[in-house]
Amino acid sequence: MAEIRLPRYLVTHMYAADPRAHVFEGKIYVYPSHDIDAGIPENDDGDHFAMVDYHVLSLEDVTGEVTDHGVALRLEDVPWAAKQLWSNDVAYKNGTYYMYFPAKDHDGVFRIGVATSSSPAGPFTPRPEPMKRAFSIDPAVFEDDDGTHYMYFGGIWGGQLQRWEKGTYDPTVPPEPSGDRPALGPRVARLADDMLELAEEPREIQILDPSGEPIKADDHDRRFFEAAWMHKYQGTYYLSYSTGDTHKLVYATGDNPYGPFTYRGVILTPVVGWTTHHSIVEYKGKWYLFYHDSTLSGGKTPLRSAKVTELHYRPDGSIVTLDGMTGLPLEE
Ligand code: FUB
Repeated sequence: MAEIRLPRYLVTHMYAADPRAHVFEGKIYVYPSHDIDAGIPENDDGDHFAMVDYHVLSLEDVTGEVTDHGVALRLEDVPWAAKQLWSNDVAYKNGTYYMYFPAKDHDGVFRIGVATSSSPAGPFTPRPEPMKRAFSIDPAVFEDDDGTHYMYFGGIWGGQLQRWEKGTYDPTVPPEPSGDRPALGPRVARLADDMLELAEEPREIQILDPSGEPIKADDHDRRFFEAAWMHKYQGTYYLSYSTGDTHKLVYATGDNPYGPFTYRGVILTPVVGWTTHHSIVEYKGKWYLFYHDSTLSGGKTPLRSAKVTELHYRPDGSIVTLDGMTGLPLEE
């Protein structure tokens, strides 16, 4: 068999996007969206991302064999959900694995639900109702060193975050603000002890430019769009996210899980395909970026494939930018 080098695709027998990776039970588990061709025309609401189930992947080595554990959760088994199983994430506490996933409810509103399993590979059993204080898309759960779990979430445009600005859902709000006002930030909240609800009202995260001013709504090269992810490196909190219509993965750093975070730079330049989405994880002493592109489908936006490549830090903690086309550093 040919030697596998990074970057590499994780699987090619199905389309797997939005890869959220964690180390559980000594292996890397990856929780992707399962992309399908639903035949729905593309629009800014993302209706063409019409996924109906999740698979779980695992690997013992980043260049080794990838196991597809099969279907872990089906849309039809979630009573409150009507369509669009978008990016999920999984956390572990006290013998149980908790999958957090968004879907549109029967009124077309994105909610976030929880499903549980005794195994990181699933299958996961969904709770009958969505979480009470969570909304929008792209949940990502971060466990801090003291065992506290925080959920980051939100995405603008089709992810509907802008519709929650006043605390309740308002479908008349435009896809995002514009001009010199601060851009919308992702939300963060501590998870309750039982991991099934948020323990507090979600807070909007402030992302500042290096001069201390909030990143502005018109700054599409740096403003938050979707796909928030939190990791900690050498005691610093790294918030990374997609810039959406400028197609970059970027990051900002702070000294606590709530922020504010200061913009630091680009992690990954645009990939083939409209969306970009990722996770960052340390495994066996190295750091990896899990991400996706649409190369294998010939550039079709809703048919993406998950990949992994190595991530490098400079001595000052900044991240070396990777080229979205090659998955390799842009500098030596
Ligand atoms: O997979 C559907 C959506 O596309 C995700 O929730 C977004 O982050 C984008 O990757």
